[in-house]
Amino acid sequence: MLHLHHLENSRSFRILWLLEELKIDYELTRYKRTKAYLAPDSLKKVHPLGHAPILEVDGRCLLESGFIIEYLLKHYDEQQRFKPADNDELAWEYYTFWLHYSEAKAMPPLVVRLVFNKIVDRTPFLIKPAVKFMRRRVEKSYIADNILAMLALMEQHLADNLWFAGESFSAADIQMYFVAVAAKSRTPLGSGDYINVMNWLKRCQQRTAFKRAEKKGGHITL
Ligand SMILES: N[C@@H](CCC(=O)N[C@@H](CS)C(=O)NCC(=O)O)C(=O)O
Repeated sequence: MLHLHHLENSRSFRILWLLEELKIDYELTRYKRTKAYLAPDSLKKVHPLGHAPILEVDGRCLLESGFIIEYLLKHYDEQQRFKPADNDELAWEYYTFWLHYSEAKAMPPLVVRLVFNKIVDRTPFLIKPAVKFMRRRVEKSYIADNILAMLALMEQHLADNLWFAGESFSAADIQMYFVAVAAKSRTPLGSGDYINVMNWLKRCQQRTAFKRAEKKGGHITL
């Protein structure tokens, strides 16, 4: 039996969505974030790292969204509906690149931005200006350009491809969805900006399994 430990507004939405796409039975436990926007201590009782997602498989804890996705596809997607066929070289390259890119390069600046925003929110009034100054420095030197470059890369790829692996929807779209929502929600955008990314987001949201996952796990608002 599979048991997903899902933290609200987190990467564990990826696993919830994939489980719904695969239409397999699983148990779901939902966790609320603390006031500091962290995972609650109860998640540490499941695994000492206390990060989401955690997928329990016969009492073993699987961590890392990319690994959990590969595990689920290996064991439950015999017809390779959510991963390109091995002999489709270009689609396989796209799929594997985006699956890794999402956590290796895309998420770090997004997390740094989130952490700084949360620190500013929680800083006492008197020293807030100093912390805001620090945030501006970090935003300028490391975060903003990285996020804009990432959005441009996604936009360029989606201008030529319907989905991240090319012609067909795959788990790379599931992995990248969280990245795109985070990048979009914390970046000032004009109405026509990154139109291919915006249209791809809508295509994801229209999927029945996505809607079921949102109903069970909550809407992602970052
Ligand atoms: N690279 C990991 C990241 C896991 C992770 O950091 N999860 C965040 C949620 S998006 C978390 O649990 N944060 C709560 C905390 O650190 O207390 C993955 O892809 O699964």
